[in-house]
Amino acid sequence: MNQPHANLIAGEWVAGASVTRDINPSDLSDLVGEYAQADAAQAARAIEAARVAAPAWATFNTQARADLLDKVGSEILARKDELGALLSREEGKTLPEGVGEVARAGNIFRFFAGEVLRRAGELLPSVRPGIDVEITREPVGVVGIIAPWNFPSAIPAWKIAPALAHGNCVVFKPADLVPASSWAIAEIIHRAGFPAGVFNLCMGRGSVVGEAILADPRVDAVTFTGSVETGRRVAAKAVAGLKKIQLEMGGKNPLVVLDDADLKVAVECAVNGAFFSTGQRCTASSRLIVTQGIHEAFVAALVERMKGLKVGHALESGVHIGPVVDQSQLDQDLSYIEIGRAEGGTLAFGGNRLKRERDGFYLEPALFTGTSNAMRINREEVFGPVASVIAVRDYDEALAVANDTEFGLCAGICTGSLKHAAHFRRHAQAGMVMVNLPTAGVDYHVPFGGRKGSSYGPREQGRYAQEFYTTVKTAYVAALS
Ligand code: UN1
Repeated sequence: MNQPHANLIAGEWVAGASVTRDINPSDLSDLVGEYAQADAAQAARAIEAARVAAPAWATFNTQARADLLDKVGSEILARKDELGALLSREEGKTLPEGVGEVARAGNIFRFFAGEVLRRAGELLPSVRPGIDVEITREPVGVVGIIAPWNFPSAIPAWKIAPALAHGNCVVFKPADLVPASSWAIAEIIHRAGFPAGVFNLCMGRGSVVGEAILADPRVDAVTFTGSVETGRRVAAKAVAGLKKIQLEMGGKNPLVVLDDADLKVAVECAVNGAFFSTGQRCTASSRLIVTQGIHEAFVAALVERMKGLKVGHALESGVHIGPVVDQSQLDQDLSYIEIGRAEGGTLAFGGNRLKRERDGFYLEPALFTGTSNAMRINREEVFGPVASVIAVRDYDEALAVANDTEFGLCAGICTGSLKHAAHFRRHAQAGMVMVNLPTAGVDYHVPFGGRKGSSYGPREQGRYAQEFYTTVKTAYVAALS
């Protein structure tokens, strides 16, 4: 298709006010496609379309609603290889990671097809005689979805599917860098046969479409995943309009490695958590907190393992780490590597810009040792394949260092000790805890989210998603005698 891919507004494909070019970060000469960019007027039309469709969708037959979501999920799953390749081509994660992510997106739609039928209420006796109290959940209304570039398929799915399942209409703004995967999902939703206006795709700039969603009183709720800085702006604007909000932002996730850890398991957790998906995950393990008895062996084994990691074109087989997503993210990664050096960290491995056959944003994964938790590389989110080792005396110091951060998304521990694992699970100040597992890579049917500066508002995913996507009604009913 040579035509720029259009936006979906009120059930119609609408050309943008301008277009953006989606470039393959593994090969800058490869144009993935051209995609519409809405202006403010088009964004307002998308919001209006959602508003108009909202009353009928809120009371739409549940079986039909579940069937529609199931149809979307099943098609995504059936096309996971093709859509996974598209995802890897536009975002740069490896093909197995891309296909895995698309499968996750498909499963999310199918999970929420089931959730349509599981929306239960409560019936209680009143404190007054002859009265029943009934608690039910209703849709919030129009939900604005602002998605990040690092999970072009799964994050849109885990926002769109619960929104629709719980009876809301959607205005979806994908990330500028990765419109192709979002457009593909929108096209599948469109063909599935949802009523016009229930789901609207509004590709465009944050400063135009994002702002329109945040400023418009016809939008009832906004869900956002992205940086802390943008999240704070989103929150301020959305709250000014009394919108319900849900924010998923950064992480500086610790992976604690204790003396009694299985060394192989610990190294695999570190490599996966810190460097896979090019480290571009808010769940990435960027602080490896290692007790003194295993420190030397762990660093030596990790560096050995890193030597065997192949960085290359995302679609090439055998590649472990694809390119960084774009020039500005690459600049940010390289600048943090400089900052780490200047702060006195030892670059134990990597950190070099790499040349490959095709011109792309290739970066060797980087490991710092000899760092302290006070350094900027251990306090600020890098969002790249950069991790640092912080040596500590014992478990108590490891836990204190793990919690000494403004973030609180995920915390991991590698240990053979039941006592330490149980204590860590209880005392890690994070929304998610991993024991002998990488901090990144989560299931699709259980709550996702963090504490402190990482998240704001109700959890995403699983049954808990209903807290954000529904509003509670308490009805008092008197029996007539
Ligand atoms: C995962 O680690 O499986 O933006 C998911 C992110 C997160 C998703 C991580 N919201 O990286």
